[in-house]
This record gives sequence, structure tokens and C-alpha cells, in this order.
Amino acid sequence: MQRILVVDDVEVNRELLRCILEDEYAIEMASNGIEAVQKLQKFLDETAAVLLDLQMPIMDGFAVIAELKERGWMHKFPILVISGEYSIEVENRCLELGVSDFIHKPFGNSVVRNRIKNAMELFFTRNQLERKVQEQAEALKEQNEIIQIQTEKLKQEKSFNRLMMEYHSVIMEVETRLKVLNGEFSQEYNRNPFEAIKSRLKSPASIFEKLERKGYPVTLESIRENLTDVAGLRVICSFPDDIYRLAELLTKQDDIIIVREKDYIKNPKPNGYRSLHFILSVPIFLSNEKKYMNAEVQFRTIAMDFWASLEHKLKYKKNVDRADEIVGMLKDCAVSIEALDYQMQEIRNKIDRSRQ
Ligand code: 0O2
Repeated sequence: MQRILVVDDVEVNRELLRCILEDEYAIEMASNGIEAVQKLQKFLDETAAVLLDLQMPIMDGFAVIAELKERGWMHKFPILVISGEYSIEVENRCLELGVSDFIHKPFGNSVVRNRIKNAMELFFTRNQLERKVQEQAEALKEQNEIIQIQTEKLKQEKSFNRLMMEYHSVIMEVETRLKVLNGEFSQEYNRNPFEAIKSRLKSPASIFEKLERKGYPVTLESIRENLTDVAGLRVICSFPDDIYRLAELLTKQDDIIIVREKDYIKNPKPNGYRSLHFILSVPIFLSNEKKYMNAEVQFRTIAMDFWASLEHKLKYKKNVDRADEIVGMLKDCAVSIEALDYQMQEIRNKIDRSRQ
């Protein structure tokens, strides 16, 4: 049986509450604040709720709450104030101090029982949730600390810096090849197949977070073997057909190997994401060796990039209201953007034909 402490200086009130509650709970009684604190000390872990009168001689209800706060007991059980006539100010003051609810006199049996039951359920559910959140936050913190330590360790290794230098080199290599193609295009056809190239070397923290998340060992060999996106390039084109032309020109170069291709333009993701992805193995030329390195190359139009960048930002926003509606709106935008891409391409074709 759960234990409830009734604190009231009027015996009749205490007895009345006992009669209402004793079927369901073990009842402890105290006639003033000092007695209440003593009883709580004795039954601290067994007490499931405290019913507390405010106006009492010796030590009143507010002083009891202050004492419980001082002792760090407020998170142990809910406190319900049993009151005669109290003003809104008094109720507010109690709520601010952490009181769970009020039961006004005269007491009605079912009101008292339900109020106590609800306050206890709410209190313990909230406590449980808080504990879970705290546990998860601690686990995350621990995990982050481990990743940080591993990151620092590996960062200090000369061979890690060497590996990063090699990934940086493959970014430069692919960038150069794309720029050469762009230059040739602008000479031959008076236009550029891409507008911009964005490149990034994955940060050490993201590398180790991804290895951990996917359950791979945190070693240099593992980075090489398991991660294909340490070197990343995003090629932003004006029109969809430029994407395919440029991708073909790059990937058919005789020393480039296509490791993986994903065409999210022909087969968009369910959320509306569109882009053409390649994992390429590309040679870099070092002082005494030729080495193949992986690079992730994403081709998109300006419009696809606009959509993906915004969607990516929104994805990381927590606690978004009406998330389903937002997902639907983003999908609608992706459809409009696709239509726009092909309309713009059609306009360009018309202009090109009228020039001939
Ligand atoms: P970030 O933060 O951009 O680096 P992988 O886990 O990479 O080995 P995956 O996820 O199957 O394999 O590869 P995929 O589908 O080719 O996606 C690789 C990258 O494409 C992602 O990298 C994103 O950059 C981008 N991408 C894929 N799907 C979406 C999407 O729905 N929306 C947006 N905005 N971008 C997408 P990361 O590592 O997931 O993220």
C-alpha cells in the first residue's frame, strides 16, 4: 500500500481524510509542520504523497515546503495543499514553490481520491521522464566525450593528417578536372555547364561520429575502407541536361572509376530530394606514388540546391510544430522546382534554336 502523509492541525479534518483514503492507502498523520518533517524523515522512501494544510501553529505549511526544499525532498513525492479559503495569490505562491495541486474544503470523497491519484500519476510520470532525459543526456555526453578523445588522439597522429592531405588532394584533382571541362565548354559553346563547385573535407568530429554510428572501428584503415564521403564536392549546374553531360564527361575519363552511382533525379527520394550522386575513385599523384582516393560528387541544379540546403537546415531544427504539414509542403516545393528546372531548360533551348 502506498503511504500518504496528512498534515493538518484540525483533528476532524485529519480523520475525515483518513476515512476517505484508508481503503487505498496507508495513512500517516501529523498535526503540525515539525511532526510532518519528522514523519517524512522516517518514511521518506515510502511516502507517495503529502496532503498539507497551510495555516498551522508551530510550523506552517510554507515553512514545511521551505524545509523540504532545503532537504532536497521536493522531487520525492507530490504535495497537495488542503485548504479552506485561499486567495489566487496564495495558490500562485504555492504553485511557484512546487506544490502539485489544491484540494478545497469541504472535501468530497471522489474529488479527493481523484485529485490525489492524478497528482501522483503526473508527478511520477514527470519524474520518470526527467530521469530518462537525464540518463539519455548523460549517455550522449559520455559518447561525445569518447568521440572527442578519439578525435583528438587520431588528429595528433601524423598519419591522420597525411590521410586528410590525400583527401584534400582528391578534392583539388576533381575540381581541376571539372574546371578544365568548364573552360572548354565556354570556349566551344559560349556557356558554362556549371555555376559553382562547393567542396568540403569532412571534419574529424563528423568522421568519428559516422564511424561510431555505423559501428565501424575508429582507425585510419576503417576511414579509408568504410567512409566514401570524406572528400565531398557539390557541382551546381544551371540546367538538368548539363548535369548529365558534365557527369558523363567526368566519369568517362579513363582513370576514373565509378564506385557507386545514385540517381535521385530520375528516382527522387520520397521527401522530394533530387540530385545525381557518384562515389568516384580518382588517382592523385604524390611524390613517389599514384594513389586512388574516394570522393563523393553530387550534381544538382541551382533550384535543387536551393531546396536541399533549406530542407537540410530544417531537418536539424528540433521540436517543429506540425512536422507532417511541413514535410508535405517541402514535397510540393520539390515538385514545383522540378517543373521550373525543365521550363527554364526549355526556354534556354528555344533561345539557342532562335540563335542558329
Ligand atoms: P551531410 O550532413 O550532408 O554530409 P552514406 O551514409 O553517405 O554512406 P547514403 O546516406 O545512403 O550513404 O548516401 P546518399 O543517399 O548518397 O546521401 C549522401 C548525401 O546526400 C547526404 O550526406 C546529404 O548530403 C545528401 N542527401 C541525401 N539525402 C538527402 C535529403 O533527403 N535531403 C538533403 N538535404 N540532402 C540529402 P549525409 O552524410 O547524410 O549528410
